[in-house]
Amino acid sequence: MTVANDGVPADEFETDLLRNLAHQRGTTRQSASAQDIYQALALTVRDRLVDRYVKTAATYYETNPRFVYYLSAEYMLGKQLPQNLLYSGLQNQARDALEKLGLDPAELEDLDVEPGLGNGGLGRLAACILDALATEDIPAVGYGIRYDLGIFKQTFEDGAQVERPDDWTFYGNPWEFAAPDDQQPVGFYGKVEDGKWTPDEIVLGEPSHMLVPGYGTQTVNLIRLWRARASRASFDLSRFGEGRYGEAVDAIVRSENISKVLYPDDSTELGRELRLKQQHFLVTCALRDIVRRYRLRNTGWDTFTEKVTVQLNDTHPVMAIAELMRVLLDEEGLDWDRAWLIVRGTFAYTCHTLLPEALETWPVALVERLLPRHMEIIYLINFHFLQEVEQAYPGDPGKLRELSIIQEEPERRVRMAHLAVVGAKAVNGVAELHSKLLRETTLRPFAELWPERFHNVTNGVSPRRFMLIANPRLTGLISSRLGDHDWLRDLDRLSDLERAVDDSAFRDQWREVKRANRRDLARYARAVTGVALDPDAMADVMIKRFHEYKRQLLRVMHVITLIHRIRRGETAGLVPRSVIFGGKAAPGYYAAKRIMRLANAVADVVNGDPQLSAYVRMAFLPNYNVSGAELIIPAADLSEQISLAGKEASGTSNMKLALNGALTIGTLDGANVEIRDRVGAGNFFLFGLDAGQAVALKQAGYRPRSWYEADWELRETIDFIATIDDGALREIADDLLNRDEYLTLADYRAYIECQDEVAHAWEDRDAWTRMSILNAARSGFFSADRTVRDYGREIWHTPAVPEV
Ligand code: Z57
Repeated sequence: MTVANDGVPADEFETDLLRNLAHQRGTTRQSASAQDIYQALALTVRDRLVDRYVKTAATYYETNPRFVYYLSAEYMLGKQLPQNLLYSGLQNQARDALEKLGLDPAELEDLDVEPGLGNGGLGRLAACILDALATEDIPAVGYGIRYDLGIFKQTFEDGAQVERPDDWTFYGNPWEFAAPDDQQPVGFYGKVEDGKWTPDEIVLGEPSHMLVPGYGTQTVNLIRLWRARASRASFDLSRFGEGRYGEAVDAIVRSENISKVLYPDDSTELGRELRLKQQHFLVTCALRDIVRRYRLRNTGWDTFTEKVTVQLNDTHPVMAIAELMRVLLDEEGLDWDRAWLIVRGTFAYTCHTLLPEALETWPVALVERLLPRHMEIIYLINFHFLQEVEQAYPGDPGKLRELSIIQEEPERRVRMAHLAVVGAKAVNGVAELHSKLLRETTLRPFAELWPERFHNVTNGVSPRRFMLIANPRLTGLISSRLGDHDWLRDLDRLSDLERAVDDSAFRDQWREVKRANRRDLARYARAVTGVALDPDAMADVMIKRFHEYKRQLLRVMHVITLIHRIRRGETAGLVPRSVIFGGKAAPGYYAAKRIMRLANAVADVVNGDPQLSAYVRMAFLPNYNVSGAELIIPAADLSEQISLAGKEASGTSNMKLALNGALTIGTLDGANVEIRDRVGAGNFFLFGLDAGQAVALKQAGYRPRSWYEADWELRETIDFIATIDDGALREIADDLLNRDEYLTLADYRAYIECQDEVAHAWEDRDAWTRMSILNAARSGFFSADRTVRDYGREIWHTPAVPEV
């Protein structure tokens, strides 16, 4: 099979494009702006996908299959134009048509805006999973929030992160279909009498949908995003009449604020009322829609759990458990036991963290005020649950306290992860190690009570997004070797590349692809940062959210160590490197922003000194997002995955980079463990404490200062940080010496030695290329297609429904 081709002749595409330009944009070829052309092009592609969607919907209607509903507060979809062109098989026709009209496809792609409706790994994983669901012909709908403002745009001023709003729909979004006639009411506040809730405030949820095509299949699924609208009655006419125009719209603004902005925090919890409102808003709208869809082909509640399975992406949508109970009890009149059986058969929960600060809890007082009936229901769920605990562990108040959905001290709070585990049929972690640590630590008492409820489903990434779209050169080379494009749907076939490792011509081509990709990256880096990277230097990349546990600081400390070595003339064994950073920090995360400033300051030092930049140049590429990933990953030679072991749930850039032939330097953390198992220990640079050793070191009373005292090169490195400016950066050094929460000093020496090995390995470029090819050849497991097949087999029990 080759890339699907709808067989549309170019002139037909051209006709459709011009027709959309006239009928949808109301303009002519002569007076059309670039934006007009872009929108008409997007609509022309979209029209073809709609035709497929209509057929998929008919098939689903016909067969009335079981659906997966994926609930997530975040989606990082990436640009839609290149993806939809490729998936619809229209890219050649589009290119020809544009050429005839004298238009540049690259310029039009620049106008396509990526919807940044997520923060980092969790949001991008949601997008990869939707892509894989459609590709695997699994009936599915993704539900999310249509934030007016996505993840902020990042720039640097004097080395410090500056955030600007991401008004991603400023010129309109050609990919979405609004459905303002399908609004759902969502209640807030108010009171409960005799188990009936009368909300004080009603906000309307207005859906719009985008198409989610599968690759190499006719299936097109949907993602449905909700925005908040004020009801028509919200405008205060009397205030308006009094000339108080601002106050007249207060209620409208308050309601519509719910979907105004994405919370820019990743893996940290910030318990704000508006955030809880967003969560309740999403789950209420999604459940109403799910029930409506169920009723298209089914009646009653007996078959609900046969037809519906709901995957909760972290705890953000976990209020759905209480909301479905409320619907079943209060609106549908079911009794408790029957309602609970349905709820327990509907939901499955994915946990994405081990960090205590990422485990959501909400003050009981807040939930009581905002969602009084839900709070009652949560109490009832907890009451029944604790009876079960009492039976399992008679007379053990410690167990009750440990397992309870309500935390008592220091203030009463609802533990959303506990509610999730109690209300779900299945719970999964996102990598082998993560799932094991969840069972042994974070969720241990639950795993002891219900071992069969716990699963592992290792994350995966979309081979289409991160190979076909991001790396056309490598995709072309692999396809020419494997004979076709099928491997993009069946990534295990990459193992056939193992044989190519011994083919020196193939190795040369592989190296050439990397070099060409590095050249593209260098051009971009130069344009946005002014830094001139050498396309022959090793591209050494660390791309991920800035977080202390990920240890970007350790990466910078290696660069500082190199600075000192070069200045001392110890250049034997050094190889030229381009140290590339990308990533955003939560705007209020001071410690992470401090590390960014350090990285930028160190970059200025190395880039500004020719003696240093002969060996190290450093580019911190601003505003890292999906498009940035598509540019950086194909160029990468070295993938930095250096979190403190036991902290990173999985990681997914690690998978994308290995798939694109980068070698990993990493700890035994998250999915690094599985990557190393698969690519082979000899093709992976391992260093550092493992999770058990890290815990033991802390328990033994970790004293970072003694590591500082014992290693002169470490001392020199930290002293450099302390003197690089006369203020904030010295705090980094102080914090390292006095606290060093993430054991940076303990792993420093091992990391430096491992980086020396990396440099040594790079010197034998041909051996490196073999390792690079083997990394790609053995990364088939990390396809999100495999991930959804695992979910399908272990948790959803969904059959594929290819179009008939
Ligand atoms: C987020 O991006 C992740 C976990 C969270 O708890 C939140 Br909140 C946001 C990330 C993990 O940190 C990664 O290790 C993981 O690969 C990713 O989720 C997808 O599972």
